[in-house]
Amino acid sequence: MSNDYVKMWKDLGLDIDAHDALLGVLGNAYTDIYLAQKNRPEGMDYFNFVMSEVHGLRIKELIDEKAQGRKIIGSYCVFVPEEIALAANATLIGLCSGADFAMEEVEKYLPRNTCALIKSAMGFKLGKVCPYLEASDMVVGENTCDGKKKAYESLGELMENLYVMDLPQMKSTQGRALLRAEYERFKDAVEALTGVKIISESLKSAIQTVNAKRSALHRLAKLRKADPAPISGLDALLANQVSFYDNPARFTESVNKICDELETRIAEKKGALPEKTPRIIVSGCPMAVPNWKFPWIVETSGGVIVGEESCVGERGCRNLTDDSGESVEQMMEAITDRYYKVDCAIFTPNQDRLNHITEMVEEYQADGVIHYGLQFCQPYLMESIPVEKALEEKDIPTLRIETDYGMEDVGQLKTRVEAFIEQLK
Ligand code: BJ8
Repeated sequence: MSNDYVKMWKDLGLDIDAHDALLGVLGNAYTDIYLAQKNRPEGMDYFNFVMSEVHGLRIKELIDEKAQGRKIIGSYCVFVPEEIALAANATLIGLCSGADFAMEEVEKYLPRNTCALIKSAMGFKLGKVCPYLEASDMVVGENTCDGKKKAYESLGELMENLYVMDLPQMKSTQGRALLRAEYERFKDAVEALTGVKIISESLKSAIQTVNAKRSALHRLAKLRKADPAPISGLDALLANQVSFYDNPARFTESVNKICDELETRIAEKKGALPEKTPRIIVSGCPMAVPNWKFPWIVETSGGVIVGEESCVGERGCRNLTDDSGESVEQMMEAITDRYYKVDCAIFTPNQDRLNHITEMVEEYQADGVIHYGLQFCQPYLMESIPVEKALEEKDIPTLRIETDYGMEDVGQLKTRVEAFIEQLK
């Protein structure tokens, strides 16, 4: 580890010992889960490199950007439009929240029965271990589930730069109007932060950059329809996770390169896992870095994940933004239309999500669906029941699981997943 990095982390105010411990756990998990896989596409070397430098080179790039006057905006939700940040010459970074940290401290702020994702966000702040969070000039929280909404009140006490975005709960005329107004308010806040006025040229170019990134992810997703699947669910998840903090243009190029390789693999019938391996769609709560526990369980229990109905997956990236508008106003409308389609479980009713899951089963020729719910996540756990019913009506085998970031339940989960996969054969 270079001394320059240590200095950089110190300058950001990280707790170096705690941060070393986190990097140690992350490195071991990556070796045991990712590098242990067989038949990986060669293009995954790029992501191995990105992960080995996740708190190093990428942070240095952000610090260099800051030195040149660019602002960094951190976000916890896919409702925060990257297009607006880019158009104002800022960089948007997804804040991951995929590991338990400083739990004793966290429970001084949040009740024990809070979902792991929210506790993790709080733990990364309290434990001073996340360089992305500390490098952010603005952190955007959003009013989605009650847990996040209330947790941002506590998080706001720990940082001065928290910006809270309100979001609708219903897909109605009023709901869309709220989203549109909130995006306008966000645009004003970003312009005030950066001192850069968003103009039609910059907004169009930002939309095109983000569309290109999402199109590359669509291309990757489509290639997973093949049997044998040319890439594991773990590797595809990693690409989705990295999309939240990598440089968008470089990310797009790297994913497209992997896709070229996957096309050759498909032509040669070369798979990450053997042909006729039971194919699973995982649906539910987002999996942020380094939350790889569940896909690892599935893919070491005889299954292959061929799609994620998740914000770190298709729910988050499936729609593009219409870039044909000429004025800022027209493009802000297009951005609102695009994000308004995200079918997060915080919406009521949320029939679109049920439809999307069944469509994904057909599209990816999946044999079954596993609904992944984080313990204490009311929106997704509640919605897992109608999801199961909708799938049962179509005779699609479904398993509902509820877990957290701990490893205590791995044995029990593995037994259930193995039995489910056995039934799919
Ligand atoms: S658009 S899914 S990224 S809110 S797991 S914190 S819901 S209690 S993460 Fe999400 Fe935006 Fe929706 Fe997507 Fe609450 Fe559930 Fe925890 Fe969750």
